[in-house]
Amino acid sequence: MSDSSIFNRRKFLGASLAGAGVALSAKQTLAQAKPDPLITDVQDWQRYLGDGVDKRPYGTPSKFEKNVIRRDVPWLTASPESSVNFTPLHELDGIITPSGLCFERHHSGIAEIDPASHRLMINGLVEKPLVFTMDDIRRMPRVNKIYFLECAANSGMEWRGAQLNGCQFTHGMVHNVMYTGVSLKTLLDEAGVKSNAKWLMLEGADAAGMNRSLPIQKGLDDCILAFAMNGEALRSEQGYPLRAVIPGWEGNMWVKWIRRIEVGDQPWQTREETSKYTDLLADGRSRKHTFIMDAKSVVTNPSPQAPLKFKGRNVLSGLAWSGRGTVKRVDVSMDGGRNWQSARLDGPVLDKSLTRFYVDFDWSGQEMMIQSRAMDSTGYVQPSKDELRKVRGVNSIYHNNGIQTWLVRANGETENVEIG
Ligand SMILES: Nc1nc2c(c(=O)[nH]1)N[C@H]1C(S)=C(S)[C@@H](COP(=O)(O)O)O[C@H]1N2
Ligand SMILES: [Mo]
Repeated sequence: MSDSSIFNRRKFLGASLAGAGVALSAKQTLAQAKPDPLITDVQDWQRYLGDGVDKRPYGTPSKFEKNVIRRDVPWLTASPESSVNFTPLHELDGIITPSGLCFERHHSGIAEIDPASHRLMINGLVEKPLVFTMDDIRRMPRVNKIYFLECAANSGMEWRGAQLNGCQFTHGMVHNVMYTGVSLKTLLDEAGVKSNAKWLMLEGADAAGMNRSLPIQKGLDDCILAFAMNGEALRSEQGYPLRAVIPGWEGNMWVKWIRRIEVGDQPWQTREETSKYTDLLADGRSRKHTFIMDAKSVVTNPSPQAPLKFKGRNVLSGLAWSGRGTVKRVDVSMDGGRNWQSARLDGPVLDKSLTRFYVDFDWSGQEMMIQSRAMDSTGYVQPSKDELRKVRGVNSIYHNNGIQTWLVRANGETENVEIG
């Protein structure tokens, strides 16, 4: 850079700062400037040279972001191999979940698979049974799509009343990433599905050999076998080297470490669709094949792990999603559902993806009961928890998409409550 360009840049900065100063004093929205050592004193980070380019080959977040971590609920499951940890939704913004913060759910631990040793087989009612290597799959036409994955058990601990104190725990079994892979239809077409085929069985290569039946229409519609998330290879815990992406449907069907697809004419009645992932109703009958995740939303800030710190200007923020399409509208109440206002959706509003919403508000320190209610592109409106219980009883674990209530106290502390 020549001297003259540095000089010009300084002049330009000076001019724009002066401009900003005028704008601020005219608006008078921020605190009046007063002497502050963070402005008047030279700080260490300005006095000394910083570290050189990162010596670690793979970067990590700032050391000041140590709280931004997945967390588990130790009493929830008997062993860490068949367990879950939760996405820190209250620490995130926008719609993409960073790969290292995506919740994990495994039935028999994380399979560590060398992609060179991974195979995908397609068999059953097909013209040509096939076995693919990862190299084969990477030579097929690719697609890129952003989708949410929600475990059917998300909010499952809340059926009998408010229990866990934090949206990380009540709603953190959801993540939203961009997948790269091959559409399942491309692979099935290669094998040639027979005309009497109605169902697919997806099977994982983990110690659980986790498997689920999938209606073939869905398989041919929008499902993907993904090898990448957020631009890089899948993480081991998310199914490296290959996982099923079943947009809008319960997370359990998104078989990780996928090794086999069998084509058949009826469902297989696997453990995961009979004794698990069915919903026991009050009269003793069970709902089965409840694949789709209905519209849902949650206010992530404020929330129990992210209390309100300031009176006056505040940003309420949250997430909404629907397995049936896009989020059309999100309403927010600050008084336990008496009055509602429409939140501002910001960022991409995509099919079967998390959608970010905001309400910019002034807080005078009054107690609040904060709720959010999503409406999707089919016109479906997220129900209250009581409306849901009327239909489903309280035996359920799965598919709790009821409206969440946070009580914000006068000191800003926030708690998981239910309005009776
Ligand atoms: N092979 C295999 N696939 C699996 C599972 C598993 O244990 N084994 N768990 C399922 C469940 S219950 C959920 S909710 C999602 C979780 O995906 P994630 O770990 O990427 O969040 O993966 C599904 N796919
Ligand atoms: Mo799940």
